Amino acid sequence: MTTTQSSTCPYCGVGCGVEATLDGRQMTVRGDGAHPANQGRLCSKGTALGNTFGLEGRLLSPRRRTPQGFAETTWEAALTEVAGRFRDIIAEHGPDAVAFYVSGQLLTEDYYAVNKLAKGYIGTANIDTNSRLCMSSAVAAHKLAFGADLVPGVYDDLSEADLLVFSGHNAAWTHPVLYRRIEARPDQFRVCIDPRRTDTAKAANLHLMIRPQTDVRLWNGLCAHLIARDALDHDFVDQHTHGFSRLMAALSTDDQSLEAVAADCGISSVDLKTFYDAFLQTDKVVSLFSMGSNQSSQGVHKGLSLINAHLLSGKIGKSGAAPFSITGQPNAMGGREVGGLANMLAAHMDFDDASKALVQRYWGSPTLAPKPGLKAVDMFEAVRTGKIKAIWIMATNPMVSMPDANRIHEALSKCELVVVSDVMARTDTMDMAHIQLPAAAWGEKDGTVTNSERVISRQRNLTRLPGDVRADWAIIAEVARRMNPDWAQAFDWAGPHEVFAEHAGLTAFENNGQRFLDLGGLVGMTRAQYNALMPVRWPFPADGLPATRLFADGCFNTPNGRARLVPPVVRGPAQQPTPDFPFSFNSCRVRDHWHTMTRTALAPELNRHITEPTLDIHPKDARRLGIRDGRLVVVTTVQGEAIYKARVTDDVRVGNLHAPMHWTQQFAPYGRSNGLINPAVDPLSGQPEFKHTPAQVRAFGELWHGFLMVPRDFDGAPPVFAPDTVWRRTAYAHAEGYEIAGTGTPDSADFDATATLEDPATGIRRQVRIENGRLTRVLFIAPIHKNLPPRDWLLDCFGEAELSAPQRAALLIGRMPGVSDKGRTICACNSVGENAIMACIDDGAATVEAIGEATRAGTACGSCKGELKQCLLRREGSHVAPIEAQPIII
Ligand SMILES: Nc1nc2c(c(=O)[nH]1)N[C@H]1C(S)=C(S)[C@@H](COP(=O)(O)OP(=O)(O)OC[C@H]3O[C@@H](n4cnc5c(=O)[nH]c(N)nc54)[C@H](O)[C@@H]3O)O[C@H]1N2
Ligand SMILES: Nc1nc2c(c(=O)[nH]1)N[C@H]1C(S)=C(S)[C@@H](COP(=O)(O)OP(=O)(O)OC[C@H]3O[C@@H](n4cnc5c(=O)[nH]c(N)nc54)[C@H](O)[C@@H]3O)O[C@H]1N2
Ligand code: SF4
Ligand SMILES: [Mo]
Repeated sequence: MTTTQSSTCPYCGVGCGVEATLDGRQMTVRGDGAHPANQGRLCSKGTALGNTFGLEGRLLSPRRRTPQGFAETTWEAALTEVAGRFRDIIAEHGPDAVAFYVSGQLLTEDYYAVNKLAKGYIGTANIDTNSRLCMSSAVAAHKLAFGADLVPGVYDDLSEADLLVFSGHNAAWTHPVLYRRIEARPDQFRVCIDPRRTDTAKAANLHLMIRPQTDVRLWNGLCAHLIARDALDHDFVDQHTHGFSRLMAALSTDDQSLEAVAADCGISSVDLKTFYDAFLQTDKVVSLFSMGSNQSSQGVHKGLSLINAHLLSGKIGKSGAAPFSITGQPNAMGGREVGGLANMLAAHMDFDDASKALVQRYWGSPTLAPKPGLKAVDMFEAVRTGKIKAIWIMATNPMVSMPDANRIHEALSKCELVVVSDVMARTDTMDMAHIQLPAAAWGEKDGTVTNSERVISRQRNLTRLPGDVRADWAIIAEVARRMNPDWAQAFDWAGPHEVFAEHAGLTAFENNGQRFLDLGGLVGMTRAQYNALMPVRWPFPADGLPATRLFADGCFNTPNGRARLVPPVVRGPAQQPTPDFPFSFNSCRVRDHWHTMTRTALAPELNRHITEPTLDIHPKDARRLGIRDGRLVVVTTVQGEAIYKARVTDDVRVGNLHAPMHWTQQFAPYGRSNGLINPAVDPLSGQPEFKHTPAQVRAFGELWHGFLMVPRDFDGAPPVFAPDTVWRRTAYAHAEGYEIAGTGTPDSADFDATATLEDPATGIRRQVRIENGRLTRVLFIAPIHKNLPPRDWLLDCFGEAELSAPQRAALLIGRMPGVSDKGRTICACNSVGENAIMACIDDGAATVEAIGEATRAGTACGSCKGELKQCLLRREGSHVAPIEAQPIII
């Protein structure tokens, strides 16, 4: 039987609508042409959703830790144990001895349920979320400037704007479908502010490759220029803002000349002037800010400095003009609306007495958390020191994603009770649990999410829940009911529509226009209405229509209705580089992986774009340190150590290092970035400084390298390597590939070989095993100065039900004459490798379109078009602007 359902993509905060069709467990996904966020488009991750929907790796029943490993248990036993142990710990140590660490990947209904349980029933605000790592600086900046966490922009503004600024935002890779919108505007001027030359930077008209953490200086400089050159919107500043003279006084304490600002930011004053002039001369400006802005010990002030430029020039509340914080996760926004951050109470209300009384009245709850709770970094520190004795982690993988991740390991190792709800059986955090709860995954769960432009959309289920999995909100409700029978009624929802109705009701409760977050128009939906809900933007008051634009009337959510001009302070990063740790280590996202890879790593087409953790280092630094492209390097910080493959490139500045955040214990135990990252946070928001940690780097000095391949459907024990073997694992269509390297004796990765080719003199070893005509093992090892064969042909051999004689004969050579390697996958949707693209350029293709016609690359989601352009440039030999053209200041 096939089922088709419209739903919302579970990855990024663009919140694309999808049409998913399910036939058994086979899913196909296409973009929903009727959804306002994407109008039918999807990126590579959305397109691959069908391939991550299988049950591979899923947790399908509750399990508890035993001395022999994890053992299945019943829901009744698991829920009773969680409820009982939480209750006992609270009885003995008080409510603040327990904590919840949740996620912007929960649905609004899940989030509402857990927030209500913690703050209204247990009476602790120790509930924080991975949005702390993501959006909390923007939240704090919005609250300071606008009076509430309100995002002024909508997606249509992106194509309306004549100047688009990307501030610490690699939209081409992280919000690809939004990025596609601007293709319709080739005349638009685009500026990218990023210390890294990203795909977004390469496609921009102007790239300000700033020294890390100098954004406040840059935006403050712009504000000073707006004032000095009398480019203010005087009416707007007079009528709708507050604090102008204080801001002006604060700005005047720094030298705001172009030369001084440019020197501090490490860019040319000509480029800086180009940006300032463009901003001054253009009415329709949208400034997008994301993790390069938020993930900083001055993230709130970075946001404020950008917002100030828009307020001073009145570029806000109008079509094509907005400071626009883009959310990362599918429901980062919904979580903020519910109040899932430890320093917010609920529904955009804080911990003031009036709000507390209001919320308690609405919930009719026995108690209310009296004060804000611990923010993520402090929360895990309290777990480590034993103040918090039980933690329930839902839909997030803090063992990988928190800063100073080795401390998180220490914290969870010591904790009395670690409960983890996840969809996957093995994640680095799941491995630390005492109790594992199987949650319903995308396509199974049912509820709402809010995207970056405040549009609420439905995620709908297409199938019954597999195995014993349950929806997150339902698990929370079950535990609440068991913790105290008197709470049963408060958690007695018949379905997600009732949870949503209650949440919407709270936003409207005694609101009277005081809180812009008002979903009154959505209160009281029946199950059928909820099921049929079309995407809708808030505010949506009971007596009004859904919103189009915020602040169009110049009215903000502050007591006097004026926006606040808060003076941002220019500061350095929390930790300055030292002689021992002279580099600045930055960590970001790649195009085709989602965070800790629990789902995207299942899709072969997403694995082939960037297959392993790499470290970007500038050629000057590499030369000085004897680091060679493609070889392993060790990065060290005060916190820890990680090993990456070097990518020597002038896409980073001298003195800067960059690595992806994604790889985990499961996929590359040596290449985990977060063990390196310092836990310094922004003092206002508590958001960690993921983008800057002082670091040192050196060549690893591997003496041998190799690879091992096992079948993808292999169900025996995973290969075990010697402890000093550096390995990483990648899933391909038919095989799992392990790249290995080391400094000592080459790893034997023992198995019974069918054929072996060994040359002790050269150190080359090649082994294969064939069972019943099928290839079941391949191992190649060589000294580091000897090349290994390309992997594609061998990997494909695992898909052969019966190897042919020529294939068998070629196995130990590692390549088949006439079969060429695909190279890195550039186009994930149509599986087009780099080698085919370069060949077609050599055959005369001179444009992205021509490459598309010849190879189909770039013709589906379009996320790879930037890279296709770079392939063209590479062949022309006309590499983008040489880095020496920019003065480098470390
Ligand atoms: N493919 C993919 N897309 C995703 C995600 C994913 O995991 N994979 N995750 C989603 C989530 S949750 C989020 S939060 C978003 C994040 O989306 P982005 O914010 O675009 O993501 P990042 O790549 O982490 O960081 C953006 C840029 O900030 C730059 N940066 C570093 N330091 C500074 C600085 O001091 N100043 C400035 N101006 N820039 C700096 C980095 O070099 C980087 O290029 O992506 C979402 N989309
Ligand atoms: N170095 C570095 N670290 C970073 C960042 C960075 O830029 N650099 N960025 C930070 C940011 S912005 C973010 S948002 C975080 C993200 O970090 P995490 O939230 O830790 O990353 P995910 O891999 O998205 O984790 C989601 C988990 O939830 C599970 N899951 C998926 N769906 C469901 C569901 O419906 N229910 C339940 N219960 N579980 C589910 C997944 O299997 C996965 O284990 O990382 C942060 N860490
Ligand atoms: S841009 Fe891609 S990842 Fe983000 S919501 Fe759309 S399809 Fe999903
Ligand atoms: Mo995020």
